[in-house]
Amino acid sequence: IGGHNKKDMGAHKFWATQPVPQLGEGPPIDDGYIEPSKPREEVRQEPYPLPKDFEWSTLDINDPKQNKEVYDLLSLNYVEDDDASFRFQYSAEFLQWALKPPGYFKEWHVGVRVSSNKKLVAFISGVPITLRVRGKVFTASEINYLCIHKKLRSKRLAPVLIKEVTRQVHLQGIFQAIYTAGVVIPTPISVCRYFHRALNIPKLLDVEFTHVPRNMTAARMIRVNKVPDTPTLNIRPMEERDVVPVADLFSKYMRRFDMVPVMSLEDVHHQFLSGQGTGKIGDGGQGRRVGQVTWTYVVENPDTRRITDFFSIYYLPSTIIHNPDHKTLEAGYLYYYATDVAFEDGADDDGRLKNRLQSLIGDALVVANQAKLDVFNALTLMDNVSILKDLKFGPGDGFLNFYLYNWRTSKLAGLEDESGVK
Ligand code: NHW
Repeated sequence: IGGHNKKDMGAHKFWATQPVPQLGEGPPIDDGYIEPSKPREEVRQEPYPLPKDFEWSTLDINDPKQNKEVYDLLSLNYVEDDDASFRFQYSAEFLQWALKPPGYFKEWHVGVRVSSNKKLVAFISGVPITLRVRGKVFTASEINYLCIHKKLRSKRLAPVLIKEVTRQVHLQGIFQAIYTAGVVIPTPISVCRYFHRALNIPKLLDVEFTHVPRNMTAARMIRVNKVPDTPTLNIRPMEERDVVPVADLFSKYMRRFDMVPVMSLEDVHHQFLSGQGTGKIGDGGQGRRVGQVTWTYVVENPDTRRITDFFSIYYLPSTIIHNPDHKTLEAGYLYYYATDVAFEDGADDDGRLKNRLQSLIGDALVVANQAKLDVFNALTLMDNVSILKDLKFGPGDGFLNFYLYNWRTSKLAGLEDESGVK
């Protein structure tokens, strides 16, 4: 999912004015900012002007009514795949979780309303994040959920939203940002491909998410993709007492990668533990609680009681745009994971790490399948490429480009070409 537009190398009237590396620029000599930070009093104090009939509105996500307004806007107008068959359907609970990490600023939840009737017609958000890019650690904002009502497209409203959220971020003394998009704009630092593991084959065929390949039958496809009933490792849901060991595993494992979030204990609690829903099992599927956004499992060594691994999944359904029988594609996404096998000498080279990850992510598939998800998705990042094929993920047609605002760094390891195979 996410439009892929790699030929779009034309003029970028807006992006040409922004502190981002321009397309075709050579690699930088040093990592660092493009434009220096400003003292608060030098930051523009007034909101940017909007076209007449529209007004700015800070969204209070704690207010269920405003939370629902953002949900409604996104569920009808947010990202679709290239064929306009599926559209992300972030739940209200997901938005609560994503928009309110520790230390969030409500001013970074920026909306645009029609002045006359107050209808919400556009949105952009930021949340604070600490990033490590190669050797440097800095505070940034993570920008997401940029959305303009379908009837207001191509009127150059997006640049106004981006400038206004930038101003709000600057007012908090933060001058860098990270964001991702399906589209190519100046200038990606990395690109990943979406891969999909089919779980509910009959439904995926019905809604044309996937097709029966030549020299296959639907029945054989179902057999080949059967997920084991029981996990291979000693997994159990993460609990409060696991926050410290999970934070420790996470930060050590992330040393393997060049661009990662740096998480405090509070961040780990929020990202991995706070999204588990109410405890009540919903009627949407036996394995899913009401309001559940994430699943995090840990592996506990039965002898030492140490936490040796964890994985987490987030739940992000998509609306099936035109299908008489099915309204929603139930999708889980592989989120962060770690294993202490990676810290053993030679494990990376002799296949021990790959084997362990195959068991660990294989168990994530068991959890996703028991939660009655239709498909399990992963990007070609972290160590995912090493296990995608063996776990029967197939390449999708969506790509995700990664961007930094006001930060120079050379291209990060990612796809060398777009086949998803390095
Ligand atoms: S990516 C998802 C974006 N949302 C969607 O795709 C939803 C469906 N589409 C829409 O709602 C995840 C509209 O098509 C949108 C564009 C709103 C996308 N990122 O108003 P105009 C994120 O949310 C540029 C950045 O006429 P429109 C990340 C485009 O290149 N720029 O277009 C968001 C052109 O500029 P150019 C994008 O179709 C990160 C200009 O907008 C973009 O009516 C934001 C055209 O504007 C995109 N996804 O509305 C940046 N899509 O220079 C954060 C289009 O090429 C930067 N454009 O002429 C950091 C800020 C914080 C800094 C803090 C220090």
